[in-house]
Amino acid sequence: MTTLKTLADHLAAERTADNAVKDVVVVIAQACVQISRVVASGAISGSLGAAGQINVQDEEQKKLDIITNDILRDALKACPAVAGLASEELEAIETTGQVGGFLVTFDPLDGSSNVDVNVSVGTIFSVLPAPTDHEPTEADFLLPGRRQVAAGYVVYGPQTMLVLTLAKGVFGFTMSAEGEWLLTHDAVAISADTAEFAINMSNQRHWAEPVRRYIDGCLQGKDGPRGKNFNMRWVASMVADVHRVMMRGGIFMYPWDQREPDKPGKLRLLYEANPMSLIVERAGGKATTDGKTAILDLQPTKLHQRVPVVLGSANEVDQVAATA
Ligand code: AHM
Ligand code: MG
Repeated sequence: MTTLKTLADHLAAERTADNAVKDVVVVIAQACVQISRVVASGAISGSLGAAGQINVQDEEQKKLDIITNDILRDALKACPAVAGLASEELEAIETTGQVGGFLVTFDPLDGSSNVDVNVSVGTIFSVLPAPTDHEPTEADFLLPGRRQVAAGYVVYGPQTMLVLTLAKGVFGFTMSAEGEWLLTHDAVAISADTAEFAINMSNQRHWAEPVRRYIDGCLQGKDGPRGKNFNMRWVASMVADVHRVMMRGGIFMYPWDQREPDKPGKLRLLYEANPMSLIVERAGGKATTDGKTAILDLQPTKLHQRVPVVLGSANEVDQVAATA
């Protein structure tokens, strides 16, 4: 068997990124090893089920949402390169007393509605520069996604994988039985074309007209305007659905819908859309709100802001724009 490079070796050879950013990434990667253990132990450790409280997103928290949030929060607070953090599960930002360094935003357990039924879930994170002259405030977190200095996700599936981008390129690491991250996917690239889409079809009646038209074209297959048959997949964990797009192409959509017209989408800009968009763009894909507007160019206005998401294979994202 050939020897695979460890995450530490990979980071040491990555000359374009700041060493302090690498420290933050290592801390997150180690915390995710711990998260993978607690997720995998499921009912044995009594960690499945609802926590009996509602979070800032107005969603019922799972016990594991809280446990995984605490693991990441504690690890980041002990990291000298981190000045502040924000989590999908916490109402407000938290600071560490440091000035300068980095801010981290994260969704500790994405797709947590899947955890009790033993379907893949994940962690998503984003690293941003911290202000250099004061302790961070909420306003300091509201940076466009292009300012991210690192982004990644971990998918807890049949294999536990970390997919990471620092200054350039996207790399995939698989967790070994010993809890070590080994480079298994070098320079991940998303194919430009695809015949696979991921969307929650049960929301069809709520979608805006362009999205309906686009999906309708896919559903007509060979006999329709696209002239080819499409396949559909929906795991309902963004991490798992985007990971599939990273590995074999595809388009992932959580578009605006009219169920709650005041909510611009379901997914959160700072914890989900921005980090995933950086990873997708770095792998040659496109990440937009509607087929056209790049998510990474949005100026965030609120910590828990939601956005519509249309991302994946570049030519397919262009098709959504062309259907509008
Ligand atoms: P979560 O962060 O509370 O788990 O919610 C986000 C999830 C995404 O992972 C997934 O894409 C979507 O919500 C699933 O939505 P739906 O319940 O409509 O299938
Ligand atoms: Mg999520």
